Amino acid sequence: MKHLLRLLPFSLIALLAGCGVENLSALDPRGPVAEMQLNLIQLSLYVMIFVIVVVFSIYTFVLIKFRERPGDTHIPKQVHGNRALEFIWTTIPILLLLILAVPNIMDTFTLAETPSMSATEADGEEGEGQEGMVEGEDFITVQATAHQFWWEFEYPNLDINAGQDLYIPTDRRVEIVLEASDVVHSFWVPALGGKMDNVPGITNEMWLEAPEEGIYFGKCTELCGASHWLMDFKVVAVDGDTFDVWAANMAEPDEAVVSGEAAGEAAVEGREVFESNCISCHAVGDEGSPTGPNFTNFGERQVVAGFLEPTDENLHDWIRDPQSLKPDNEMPAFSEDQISDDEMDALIDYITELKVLEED
Ligand code: HEC
Ligand SMILES: [Cu+2]
Repeated sequence: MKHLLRLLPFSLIALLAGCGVENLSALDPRGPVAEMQLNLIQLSLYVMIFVIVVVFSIYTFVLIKFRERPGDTHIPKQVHGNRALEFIWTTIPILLLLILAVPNIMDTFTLAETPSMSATEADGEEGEGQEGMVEGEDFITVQATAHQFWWEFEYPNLDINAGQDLYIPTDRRVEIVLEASDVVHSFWVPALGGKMDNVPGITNEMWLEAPEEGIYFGKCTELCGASHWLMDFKVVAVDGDTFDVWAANMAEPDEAVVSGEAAGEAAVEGREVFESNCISCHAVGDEGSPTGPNFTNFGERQVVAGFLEPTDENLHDWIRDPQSLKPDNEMPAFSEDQISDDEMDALIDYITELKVLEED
């Protein structure tokens, strides 16, 4: 008993670990997919609790009723086989498995049916009453490519490449095409649904919906290297109109913002530093390379590199020595010989002003 009591705080910690951080818990679903998945888990849990209660009740009853009493030496009646009992304990598990199987299979098919599949089916003759989904109107497609240790979100039909933050509209379904560039990763947004693996060479597909605006935490849930635990991302769900503005500006950002002119002299200088040091890996608009996260909306990042508050100080530390903050990541360090402290300030001025949404 003493040992059990000692375990109590630990189980409380485990229980409370899910609280506090909003929009991170699978136990607090914020969309239909997560809800469906939670319902299945709850159903399984109830069935299992029922089995445990019944088995342990019978077990305890038998243990007490048929225990050896002092002085009683007679050997009980020896039996083997009992048709009625065997029938009962075969039938009940079959029924319980059916109760689990039917909703599980139904939901598996519902979740496997991506919006673009519904769209093609409805086009064909055998629409089976499927509501035809129209790309752009009813759903959008995002290709989520996992890299060690960051996320690239491309919107193939909107001509957008975005890094780290996944912007989605609340009024449309989101089809997510999962790929990986190096090792196996896994895509999970606990409050919205998932998870599904990103496997190099294989394309997996899933869909999500976030009817409420908000920022949802995303995680890589497949051990993918030294900094796997820092491979977080954010899902930013905005209303449909805001999303359309975001998408248009991501595809064609304001020239004055890209050049730094909109933010002043320092930013223009910063743009030069960016062009000579960073553009070989980071793109702004259609200039630059997709080797690292896209920076078109860098100033609106929820977090930097998946886990750092986007403060000037953190950015400075990151650019000077990314390895000490996130071991084994693919970003090189920039010493004072390469970028002076003044140039660094200008550079940070520039990238933190890269925004595509109007400020409220
Ligand atoms: C050789 C390619 C390369 C170069 C050059 C490079 N980076 Fe990176 N950078 C990366 C990669 C890859 C990541 C993703 C690291 C991670 O999170 O695992 C990254 C991540 C970042 C991040 C965090 C990204 C985010 O979206 O949250 C910042 C900030 C950053 N780089 C700034 C810079 C700046 C400023 C320069 C130029 C001085 C630069 N990088 C040059 C490859 C590069
Ligand atoms: Cu990963």
